[in-house]
Amino acid sequence: MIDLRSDTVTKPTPSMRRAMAEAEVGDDVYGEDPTVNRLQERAAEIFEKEAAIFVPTGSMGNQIAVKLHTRPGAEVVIEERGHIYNYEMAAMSAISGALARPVKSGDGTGVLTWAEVRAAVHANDAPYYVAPTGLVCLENSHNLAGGAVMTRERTEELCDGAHGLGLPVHLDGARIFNAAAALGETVAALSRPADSVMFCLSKGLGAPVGSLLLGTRAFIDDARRWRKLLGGGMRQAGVLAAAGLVALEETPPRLEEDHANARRLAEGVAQLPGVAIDPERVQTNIVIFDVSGTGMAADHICERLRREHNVLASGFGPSIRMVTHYDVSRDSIERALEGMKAVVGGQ
Ligand code: TLP
Repeated sequence: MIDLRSDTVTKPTPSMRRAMAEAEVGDDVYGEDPTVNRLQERAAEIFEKEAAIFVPTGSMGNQIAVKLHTRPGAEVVIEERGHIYNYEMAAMSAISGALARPVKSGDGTGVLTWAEVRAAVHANDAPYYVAPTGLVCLENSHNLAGGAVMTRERTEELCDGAHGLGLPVHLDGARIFNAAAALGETVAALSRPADSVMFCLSKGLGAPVGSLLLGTRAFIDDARRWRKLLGGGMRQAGVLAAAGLVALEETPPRLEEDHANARRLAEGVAQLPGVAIDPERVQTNIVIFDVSGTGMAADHICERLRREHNVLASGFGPSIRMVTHYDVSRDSIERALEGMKAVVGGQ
């Protein structure tokens, strides 16, 4: 099977498995797992933030951040396709009592401008019956916007604007290493102006489990209490952190390969009748294309790809998403393209 459903499907590499087998461990609820501590310190160092906390999932990291930055009844301004709003089980309302204020990106890229965010913020002089804005959430790279990247300059503009109005900013950087590779920036530069950032070890970086939430030391101390409350206090989690440490060092230098494969995939599907995608806009490892013009439902195409061509992809409404990662080679990409050609009837 060529599994393009997500970059979450990667299996740990031999060096990750070795590190997991040999990991020194302790009880992390007591703060005594040396490997978890090392991972947190290393992440804080790479991101140039005061502190970091290891959490089981990206969703938990994001939702702890929303909880800590807001009060019940607050609004959270977020791009309308943002993961925190669309794919985290309405957790911001369930856990934080917060309401999303989704904003459409005018140019369709998924990357908001400060003017667009500003127009959605309820400032202090709004009538008393309007909910106050409590937080701005950003996402880099932007998953449902086809892995679109937000430049350092745009991140600074958005954060400066928000801070000017007294609003904190949380950055969902599940795939920030992909964004950094595409932009030729460091992850530290892309997250510096944000008050908190979450990144995943289990997406493009290829570790089996885990994410980190970063911010000031006081913020991370509070995050530790919320992680426990949400059931995320793990014990000998060093076996997982060990794979994360390997992923942090080994994977970033090879992400460009995934991006080149994604671009090749996009160029290939763009040739097919009824498929709509601008390959120029594929900047990282996510390829999303609209298949309405084929007269076939996206789910139907995915089902045929699976049954007839051993290719796994995800249907999202009228679109199909394919994600490249280290377990798919250039040859697999060519074979996936052959499958797509056969199913949608191209040459
Ligand atoms: N994304 C998953 C699915 O939930 C869609 C995927 O396959 O891409 N932020 C972003 C930007 C994400 O893409 C994801 C996962 C998360 C947060 C949540 O991470 P997990 O799955 O670890 O909770």
